[in-house]
Amino acid sequence: MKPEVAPRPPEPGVVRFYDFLPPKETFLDDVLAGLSLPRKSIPPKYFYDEQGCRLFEAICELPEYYLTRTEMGILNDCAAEIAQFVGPDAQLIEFGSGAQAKTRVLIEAIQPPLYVPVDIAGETLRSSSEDLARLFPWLNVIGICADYSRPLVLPEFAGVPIRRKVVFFPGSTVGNLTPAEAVAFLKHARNTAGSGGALIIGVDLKKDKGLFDAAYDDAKGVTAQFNLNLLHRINRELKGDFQVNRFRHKAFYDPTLGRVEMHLESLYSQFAHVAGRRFDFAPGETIHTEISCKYSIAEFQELGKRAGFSPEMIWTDSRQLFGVHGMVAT
Ligand code: AVJ
Repeated sequence: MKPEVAPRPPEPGVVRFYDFLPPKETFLDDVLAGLSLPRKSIPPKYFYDEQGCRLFEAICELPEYYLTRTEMGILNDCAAEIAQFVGPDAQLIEFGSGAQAKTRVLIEAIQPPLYVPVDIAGETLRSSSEDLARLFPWLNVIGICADYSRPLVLPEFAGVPIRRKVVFFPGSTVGNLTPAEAVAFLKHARNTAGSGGALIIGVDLKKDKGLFDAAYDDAKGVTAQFNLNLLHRINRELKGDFQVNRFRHKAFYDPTLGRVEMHLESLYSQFAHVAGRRFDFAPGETIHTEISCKYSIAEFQELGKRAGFSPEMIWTDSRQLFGVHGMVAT
């Protein structure tokens, strides 16, 4: 996707938007294709409708879900070092901007003249960008509503002096990809950053199974709601008739694969329709909805190298739960 003009940024503090959102048919196609597989699956990016974004924010507040809190602590504690790594006059590009607590810390530390959040969730992107523009009146904010998992050529913005581009990809969202997909994604991030550009990426570290199982199957059942919301969303947007209470949330860490898996498990023999097509479920059969891969520091640095990055910095917490990598595009 290539916008035809190189637009000037808006006045500082004013938010401008570009919408490259894939049409609704893409959601339908992906759901129909995924439910037709011998092992049914639906890509996790479809969790994030408005309700899904709200539920994910609630997950981030849960005592069991240590990821957000820990990464936030690392960014706070290491803000000065991160700013030094980035240097002045950076264009900050964020993939999956969501809620912006982490972004605030980073913007305050590195003071970039231009901030370009890219997110598939349009409403959330709009409101969080407006909040940021209000909070930092000197900041140019240009929101890009797009699916950043597909190669996307960002517009160049004339009029703002930029020394380097920095891609920020927090939250261990890269874990949603298999290691091979992660390398392809990192190559795409590398192209977005350009030679000499940088990547700051948050990655959940390998650890005891117990912590993972709790983090992805919390006592209050918020993660269960988040997972099941996908069926509600299909019902709402794709003329589905899933009986959502006849499915249950299932999540576990597989130490061999080094990843958490989330599934929606059919409790009974049943069927459901999506856009007029019928899908059958055996009792115990699942729809695989998410993987969340976990990496040691060295493992993730290796992926970075394969994608054309030189791993230079690693910031972590005292319990070694989570890592934030600083890499430079070679
Ligand atoms: C946003 C993809 C990083 O995998 O931990 C949270 C999503 N899924 N609880 C993760 C999620 C279940 C989250 N990511």
